[in-house]
Amino acid sequence: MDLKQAFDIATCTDPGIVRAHNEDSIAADAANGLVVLADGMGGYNAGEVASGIATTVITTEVARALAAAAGHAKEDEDRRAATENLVREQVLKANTSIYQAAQSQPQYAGMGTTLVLCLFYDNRVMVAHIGDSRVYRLRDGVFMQVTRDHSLLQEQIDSGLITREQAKHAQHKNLVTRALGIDPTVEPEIHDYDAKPGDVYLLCSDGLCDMVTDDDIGLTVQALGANLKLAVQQLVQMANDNGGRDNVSVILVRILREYPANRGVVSKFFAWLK
Ligand SMILES: [Mn+2]
Repeated sequence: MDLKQAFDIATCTDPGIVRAHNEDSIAADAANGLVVLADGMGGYNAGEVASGIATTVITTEVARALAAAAGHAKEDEDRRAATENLVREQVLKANTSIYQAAQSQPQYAGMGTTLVLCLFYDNRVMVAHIGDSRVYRLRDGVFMQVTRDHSLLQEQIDSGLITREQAKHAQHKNLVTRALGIDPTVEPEIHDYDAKPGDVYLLCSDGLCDMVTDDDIGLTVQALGANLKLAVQQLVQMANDNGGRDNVSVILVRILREYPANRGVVSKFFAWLK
């Protein structure tokens, strides 16, 4: 089955009201079940260079790696481990690309980017992230944050220094404790979840979740879930109506049907015997 038939995907990115540049980058590769979002940082246009390298390298390299792995039927546990390795390797390649560009060209010195990606495979979703770009999930009417920010603010919340309520009004909301491209290597946080038809996944940059409450994001996804294109535009509009202080990017993915991995000839044969 072509994975494209399993997903409905809509994307939107916008500079917001205040910023002159859009340093966010987004990419979607429905045929490979991959969506990627990056929020770049750095002087002049270095932020958009960093986030652009991240989304380009990852979509290109994941597609190449999946094509190379195709046809090698695996047991379920092996498939999960292999997919995690594949994701980690491509994230590290993107890290190296950004880091080397920053080292070799003075105008890009110190550039970096957040990263969040979902790779849908075998009725599951692998979520990798670095920094404070997020994934949320709507399932059976419940909207929840899937990723936990790598940010100073989240660390302060975790250690009990401030409450969630205080965090809403905190300064330095956007100080991330992990970013892609800053150091020679990086540790992406990777988790794997089951996914099922009807789920809606939302990826966003902080330009959305800083300007719009989780409740309002969730209600909008639920209300407009039948029209994802309209939903992403509406979410960006809400961020801009509330001030649009940062670039805003949103990706929505709805799972339309199951997408089991090819089990290979031998396991298909045994399934048929059962
Ligand atoms: Mn941002």
